[in-house]
Amino acid sequence: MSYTHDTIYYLKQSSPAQCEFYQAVEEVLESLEPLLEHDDQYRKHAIIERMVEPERQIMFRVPWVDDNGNVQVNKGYRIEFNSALGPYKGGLRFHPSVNASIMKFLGFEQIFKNALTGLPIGGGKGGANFDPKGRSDNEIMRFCQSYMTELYRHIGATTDVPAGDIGVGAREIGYMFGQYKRLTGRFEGVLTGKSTLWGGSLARKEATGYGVVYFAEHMMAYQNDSLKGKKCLVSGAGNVAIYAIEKLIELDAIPLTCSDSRGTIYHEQGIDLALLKEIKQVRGDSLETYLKTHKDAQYTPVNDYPENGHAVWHYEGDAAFPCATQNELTQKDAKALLKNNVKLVTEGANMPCDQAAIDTFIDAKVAFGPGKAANAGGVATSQLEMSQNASMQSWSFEQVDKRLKIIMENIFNSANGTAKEYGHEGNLILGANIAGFKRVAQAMIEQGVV
Ligand code: NDP
Ligand code: 2IT
Repeated sequence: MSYTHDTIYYLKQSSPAQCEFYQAVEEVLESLEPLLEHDDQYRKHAIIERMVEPERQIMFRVPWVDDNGNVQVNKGYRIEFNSALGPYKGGLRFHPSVNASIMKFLGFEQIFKNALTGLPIGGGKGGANFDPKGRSDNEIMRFCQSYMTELYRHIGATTDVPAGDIGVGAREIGYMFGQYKRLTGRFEGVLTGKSTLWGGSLARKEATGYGVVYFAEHMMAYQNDSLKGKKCLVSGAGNVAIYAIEKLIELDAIPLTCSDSRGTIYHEQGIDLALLKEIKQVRGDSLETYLKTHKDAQYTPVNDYPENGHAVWHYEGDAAFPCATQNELTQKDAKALLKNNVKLVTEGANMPCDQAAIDTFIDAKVAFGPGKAANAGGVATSQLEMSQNASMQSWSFEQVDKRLKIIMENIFNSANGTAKEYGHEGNLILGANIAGFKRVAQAMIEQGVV
């Protein structure tokens, strides 16, 4: 039996009912087989066995009072997965679907993503099964304060530094930072994605989406092509999607779609970015309202796609950028994209393509950029925020963006070069997984059995 099979079998016994976590582990371990076959040191040091077990998992009650005076209770998490390369680093997700499996898959991915950036950050993730939709600003504040009232004792600028993810943006980071400061009396870089008024880095907000597009541009350049003039299908309408769309427009590509949990917008003229920002960042409205301004756009509600496909992937486009959530792009969608001659798929979200979709792309030799490489610009810029906080400096937008570009280029070269070295040229999944793994594994070996 293979290493992958044995590990997944063990995890199913020791951590039952965590399918997203098994999915993430399986994908990584399968890529590592060419390495593990020829290198005994990882087995000797039980690196895989140690890596799949979080160093620490914190789960806690988050009680709070809603605007009607009712007591609400949510489940809070912080998974401190691996600190071989530095303090735990990774976002917080507030979404009703959050559970231990999703937290662990995200934390596991984060270990390799952070290693690929070349920066000194370990992997972690956290969040709560809290649904921010329809909640007042005061409710959000009370929730964030209650969440931090437990979390503060586990985090710190040199131990564990959370940031945003789905449902957590600058507002939530602000409320959590305020509570951390109140409880500890310390003003320090304990969270990233802060307001630029009080310690946040310029370009952090844009970094994930911009980084995804910088990465895709390297993938195109490797094929002697570019994104210029390319029709792009983007899913999501949140932080990652919006700034991916912004950078695509800057590079003269044509983003045709965006989507939220209720439906998809297709606009042949190209997405109206100012309107999208107005709808999502200012009004917090449904994408359907896009049609009030642009009658020529199309809106497809999610329920109009009952056969388990996702409207966004069934339009014609040269490049696809899934930027919403895990497993949002299935094999059915992958086949539709291939039929429409898609040339490139770059993941902005974490694990948005399921395994069957990935296999379909790889078999068809479509250039595929895995999330843990392509969306690493966000966490990399978070580390730049940590550097600025630690040295009490603040860098210009241009300085940060310049560093982000270099980091994305290095990540592409590292994943691409490693794939070539192991005889799988073009397979950036294998390249990214092996390159990230080697860095973490080496650090673990050097630090002994801990
Ligand atoms: P946001 O909360 O800003 O936006 C998420 C978007 O995805 C929203 O448009 C949301 O729609 C949509 N969405 C969420 N869940 C679903 C679902 N189940 N079905 C359909 N649509 C859904 O989050 P981000 O943009 O920050 O995150 C998007 C992805 O990128 C996530 O996978 C995240 O882990 C990943 N990521 C984020 C980074 C960051 O820096 N923010 C860094 C690296 C990766 P609606 O508004 O209707 O809920
Ligand atoms: O998935 C991710 O990389 C993030 N949500 C960003 C994490 C961070 O620490 O900036």
